[in-house]
Amino acid sequence: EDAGAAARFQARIDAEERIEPNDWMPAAYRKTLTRQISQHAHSEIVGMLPEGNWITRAPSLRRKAALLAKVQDECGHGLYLYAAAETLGTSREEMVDALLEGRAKYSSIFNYPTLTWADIGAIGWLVDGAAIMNQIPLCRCSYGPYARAMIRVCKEESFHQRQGYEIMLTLCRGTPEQKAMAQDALNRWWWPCLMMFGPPDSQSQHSDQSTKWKIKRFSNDELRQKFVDATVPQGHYLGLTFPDPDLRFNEETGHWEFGEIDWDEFRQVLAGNGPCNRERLAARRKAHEDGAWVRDAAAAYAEKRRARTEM
Ligand code: FAQ
Repeated sequence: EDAGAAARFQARIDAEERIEPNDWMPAAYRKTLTRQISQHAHSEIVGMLPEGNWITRAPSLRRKAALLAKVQDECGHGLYLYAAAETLGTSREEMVDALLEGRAKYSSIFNYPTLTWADIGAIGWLVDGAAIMNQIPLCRCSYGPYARAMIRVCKEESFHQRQGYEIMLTLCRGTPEQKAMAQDALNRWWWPCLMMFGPPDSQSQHSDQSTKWKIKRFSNDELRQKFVDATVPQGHYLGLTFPDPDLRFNEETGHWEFGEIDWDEFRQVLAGNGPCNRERLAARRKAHEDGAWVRDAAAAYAEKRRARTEM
């Protein structure tokens, strides 16, 4: 690639211009975006599993309808993210194969189990809350198709976050057993949610380049801190405590300081050894195999139509 083209590309980024699919772009920009967008898509698709586990056991018709809608939204997010990634030149089949063969990552958070109904509240409140914090800046990402997809995704995530917080609020105002269930869910989801933002800045291999290319607008640690600052008062409003003895408000900085994250646990989950990694991939593989006849039928129909129009 010639240096002139790379310099012109960077000048467009610096001028806040959007990069579109047919524009020239450095191979590394294409590669890192394909990586991030496809992993984001995989996260949405695998992310349906923990909550899908509770659709048949939702405590009321109203809760069931809301949860069904949320899980369907996640499927939709996954599909338009795959479409956004495809504009960079990799087919959806290749991306899905990479997931099923364990070559592509998806968010660490979806490798934890949903043990009680309160986990559905905690996921909406915390996981979707973290997702919004990370995705709002992505609405201004330099790559047009990704930025535009994020606008609609964020609107839907905001509904998800509210439905989760409302479940937590209902449980916390309920019986002592219900409140204990909400507390237990917070205890189990809190630390994994902080890991969603990725490794500390000092160890984030893609951050520097992604920041120069305006794919990332805030660092992993900055977004993690924003999330903690926004979420801790919400937890206190619920009357819950956070499972972190080091959590304290710093009057001078105006930030909530928190304890050391267990990065060893994070590495283990990324390496495939989290509590549900194997179960999640097995479920996706089975769904893919069970859906083979649908893909075959669609391909056969397309072929028939093509043959007919050529006659
Ligand atoms: N889990 O150099 P960095 C949702 C990997 S929200 C697994 O800092 P980068 C909504 C990273 O990929 C969740 N892997 O990387 C929902 C890289 O590995 P690689 C999805 C992680 O890209 C809610 C390596 O570590 N959201 O689904 C994680 O600059 C409820 C080094 O890291 C997105 O994907 C992790 N937590 O920053 C659905 C948002 N963190 O690729 C259902 C878009 C890091 O070299 C229910 N993505 N890694 O093999 C991003 O903003 C970025 O990719 C980061 C990571 C911030 C996640």
